[in-house]
Amino acid sequence: MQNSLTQFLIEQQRSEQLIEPELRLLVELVARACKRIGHVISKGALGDVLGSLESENVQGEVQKKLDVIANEIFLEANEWGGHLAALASEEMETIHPVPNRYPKGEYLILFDPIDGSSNVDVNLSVGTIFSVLKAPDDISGRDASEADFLQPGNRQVAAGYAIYGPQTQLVITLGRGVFGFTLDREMGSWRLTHPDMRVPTKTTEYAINASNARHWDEPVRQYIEDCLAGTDGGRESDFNMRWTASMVADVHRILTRGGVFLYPSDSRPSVTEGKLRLLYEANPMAMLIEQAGGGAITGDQRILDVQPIGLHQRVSVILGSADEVSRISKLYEAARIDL
Ligand code: P6P
Repeated sequence: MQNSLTQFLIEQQRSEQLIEPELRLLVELVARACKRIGHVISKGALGDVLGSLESENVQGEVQKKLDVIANEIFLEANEWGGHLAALASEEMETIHPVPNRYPKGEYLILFDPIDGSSNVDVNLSVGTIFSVLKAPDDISGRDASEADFLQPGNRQVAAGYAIYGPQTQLVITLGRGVFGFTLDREMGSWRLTHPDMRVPTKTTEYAINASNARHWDEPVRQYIEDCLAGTDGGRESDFNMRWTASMVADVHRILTRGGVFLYPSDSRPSVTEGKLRLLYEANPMAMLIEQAGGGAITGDQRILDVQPIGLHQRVSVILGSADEVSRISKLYEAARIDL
């Protein structure tokens, strides 16, 4: 039988000295929260968890019932452990310091409780994304602040997602490779089913919302035009397209069989910086993709090198198979030279 998540983490702690006991606890509690979130999602209309609320989140997006439910589950499952100083979420405007009734620790966690939540109402895959940072050394003597979270993605100590699809899977990195676990619903345990996930360097599959084509910058327009032309143009093969409107599902497909995902900034006023959020969507996914041998850029730079200036800032995202990300990077470079 495949190793359990607990066995995997203990081995990582013992053999690799890779993770502190507190980080092992953190991942275990995140995994437990994701199991609970997946269970609530699976009830659908039977559990009165579908549909929207009257409220909007800090992004100005209508909140789904599940966004709020999953956010509460994640907070409750993680805040008591004594390993965290504070949490931050797509669904909360400001950071959530660990309540004084609990001990505080040296880690910070950022999360998107339900990524792609509009898919839940139509029974398509969604996920939970998380990113883990170390708090500054002086955190024990003070309350955490938003500034403590504004660290570039290259400072993440762990990242991952749960995907709630035909299977419920948990994909994590602790800084040395990417590992996928499948939830054994009968035993209630996560089993290591995808050790050492790698993104194939080459691909013939791209993921982009093509309805935005008229807004794209020239490098993206050129890249997609070449993919559409396939062997009738300069490409060595024809391409296929996928778009699931759930970043977790698209990234999981890319981690499993390769591909390139693009949600670039474009000329729409609301997307000039990009649509996806840097700290709890782009950074964790970029860490996973790079750890699996792929590339992750904004167009102008490596996503993990972006210095954050705000908790909910957005960023342009292009990630996946290294050869395609490199090709797109060169198109952006050529556009800069032509400026
Ligand atoms: P669009 C979901 O709302 C999300 O944040 C990502 O999961 C997904 O990749 C993207 O937005 C979909 O955006 O504009 O195609 O609906």
